[in-house]
Amino acid sequence: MAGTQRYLRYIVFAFVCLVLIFFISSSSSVGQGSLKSPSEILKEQSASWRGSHQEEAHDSEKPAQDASAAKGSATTGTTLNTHALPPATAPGERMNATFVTLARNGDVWEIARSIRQVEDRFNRKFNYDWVFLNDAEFDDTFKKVTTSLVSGKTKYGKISTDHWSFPSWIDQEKAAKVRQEMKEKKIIYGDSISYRHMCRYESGFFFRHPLMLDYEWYWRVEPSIELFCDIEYDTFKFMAENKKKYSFVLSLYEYVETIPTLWDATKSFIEKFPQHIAQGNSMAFLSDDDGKTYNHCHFWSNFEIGNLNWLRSDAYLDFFNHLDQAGGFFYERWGDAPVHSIAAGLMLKKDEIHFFNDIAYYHVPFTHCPTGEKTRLDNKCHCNPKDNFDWNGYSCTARYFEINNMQKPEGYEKEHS
Ligand SMILES: Nc1nc2c(ncn2[C@@H]2O[C@H](COP(=O)(O)OP(=O)(O)OP(=O)(O)O)[C@@H](O)[C@H]2O)c(=O)[nH]1
Ligand SMILES: [Mg+2]
Repeated sequence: MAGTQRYLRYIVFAFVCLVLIFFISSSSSVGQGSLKSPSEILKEQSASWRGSHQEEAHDSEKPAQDASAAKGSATTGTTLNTHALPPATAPGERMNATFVTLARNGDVWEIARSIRQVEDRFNRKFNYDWVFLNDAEFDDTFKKVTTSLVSGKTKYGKISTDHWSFPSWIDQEKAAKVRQEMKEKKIIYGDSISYRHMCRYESGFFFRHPLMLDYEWYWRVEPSIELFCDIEYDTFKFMAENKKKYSFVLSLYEYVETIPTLWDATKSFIEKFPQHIAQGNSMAFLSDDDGKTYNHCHFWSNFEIGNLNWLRSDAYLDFFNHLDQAGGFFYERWGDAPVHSIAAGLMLKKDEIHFFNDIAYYHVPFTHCPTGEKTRLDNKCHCNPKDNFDWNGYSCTARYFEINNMQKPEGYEKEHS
């Protein structure tokens, strides 16, 4: 009896199992019918995309009325803007000005980043031209990419060999020895020939390139810079209206090893050309002992907005030629930053040099973030005020304010680091 009961239990259990198997298999077959494999989904999506794309193409052949009617229906149920929006392009006349960049073909993506920032924050409203200069021919990629990003006209110039080579009077052996010594001392770019040509070119030639002769004002832009605030006004017009000739956003002390005799050459220039030294100049920015020695303060020239006619003046050219004859671009490693700064400091009146507190800027490794919360908020700045270099002990900007008897921007004490 017990054996029969056990058999019965087995039969009932087997029946239940069969029923369960039936339900499971029938429900999964329903699932198979509605679930799609990834490749099927992709196929369907691409078919539907093709369909709508073809419709769009078809639509574009329809009369304009239909297109606007379709547009109207797309906005139905949403709220249209009824407030006045700022004009896409700033109204008014433009100055005779251009951006200028010295670059190699290999810098294309780094300069693309810079251009995008300059355009977004400033130039899309003003559409100024952009001149690109190179010691080699620019390739098609460089031209294509940069032209697509610049809202003004783009121009591409090759630098002539005599502006990018050793002058005849340079002793090649002496120059090579210096490069070797600087390499051993691990001085940045100390052994580089091209860096020296670059510094000499930026010091004495870029403003004389045939493409630059069409312009009076320039704004220098280097690869991989950042702008952190909107610039709503025409900076070139500001310079002109306020009789400014040179401007900066960051200042600091130069690496002494690169310019041991630059001040000696400057002093002999002052002796030889006293007529070029301006009354009311910024000597106190450059020297703590009325010109006996250089304190190494300079404006950081990777950002510059300036007047090209000043750089093309006899005064500036006499200064450049005097330095070039001394040979320090090759026997040392004179940078264009101290060269421009000493020239501006001695040959311009104090108030012809402008500090743009409101142009927030980064070039590795320093940031100028405007002092004063109001300025930062008004101009939609996205820099961290803590990164501002201006009131750091290695900056010369406080000195600039002091020698000009200018009040430091509001909030300076709070942001003093
Ligand atoms: N055509 C060309 N441009 C150069 C050459 N060397 C530097 N430049 C450009 O000259 C400018 C200054 O060079 P950088 O390499 O940025 O020099 P730097 O700012 O002192 O140093 P970084 O910290 O490297 O930026 C940049 O716009 C460079 O693209 C070169 O050999 N040929
Ligand atoms: Mg640079």
